Amino acid sequence: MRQHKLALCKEHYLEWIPEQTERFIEKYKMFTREEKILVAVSGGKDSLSLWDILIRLGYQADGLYLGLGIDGGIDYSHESQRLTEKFANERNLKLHVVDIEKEYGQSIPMLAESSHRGYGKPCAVCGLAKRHEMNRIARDLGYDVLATGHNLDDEAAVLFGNTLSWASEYLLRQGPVLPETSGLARKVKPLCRFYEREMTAYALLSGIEYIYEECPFAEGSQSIFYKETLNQLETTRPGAKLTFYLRFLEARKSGELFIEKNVQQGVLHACPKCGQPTSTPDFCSFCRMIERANVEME
Ligand code: Q46
Ligand code: ZN
Repeated sequence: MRQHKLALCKEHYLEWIPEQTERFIEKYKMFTREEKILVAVSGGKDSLSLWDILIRLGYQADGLYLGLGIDGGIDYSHESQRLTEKFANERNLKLHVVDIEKEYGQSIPMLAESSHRGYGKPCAVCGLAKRHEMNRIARDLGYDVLATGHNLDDEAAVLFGNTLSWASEYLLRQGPVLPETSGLARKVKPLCRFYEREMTAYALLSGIEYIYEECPFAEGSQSIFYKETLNQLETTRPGAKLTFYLRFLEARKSGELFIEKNVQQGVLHACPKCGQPTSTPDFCSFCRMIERANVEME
């Protein structure tokens, strides 16, 4: 690991990753051992590794798998669900499975198709649905915190995109912890300081069976382009990604960034249908999307 000037054998690497994770959990005050954690698992290396690490560290962590109904010629959703269930069964862990199509009558690709005016790409629909459902389930089932497997490459790419357009309201919300607010569960990202390749190494060395394929809709996305750009930078300047992200967190914490001073949070109210907070005048974006899709189906 050139960025840390560190080389470890398998045995020590498998100790180092959980130790570091524990350090980040404490540093950013993510959660305690008394709290109930819901880990959003997709069947990929990051989320399954996160679940594995939290259990090894003795946290109370259950899993949530969201069935998106994505096929893409590789049976993506079925395969990722199969691997997630296998992971949970082998370790005797509690996994909640929620299928979007069973819940709302339409899968993500169907929703994307029928709501082409407002939400052209499947990823916009998918992101909206995932955020809504993860929050709903965490709160309905009484979890204290929702944990996702975002790694440093994910976070640096989001930061890069938001910085390019100086999207201050998004920059203000980016960080390892998003505190609980009325109607929204606390969200944490315990892996946000690990490089993607560090998580791949962890998953492989721990023998975690995960889905190698990316979601078929990820191809050609802006976030992949940003990741590749940052990887080029990292090749010539090891540690660049980590510095970019950590310096941002420091600057934000110190209150020196303009975003802290000028951005005001919009006024939120509860969606009359689902009760989740929204800034839109009537129903929240998720409920409007479902309603519109159902009308088009009739
Ligand atoms: S799952 Fe959903 Fe991602 Fe697939 S459709 Fe796009 S957002 S790429 S993380
Ligand atoms: Zn709603």
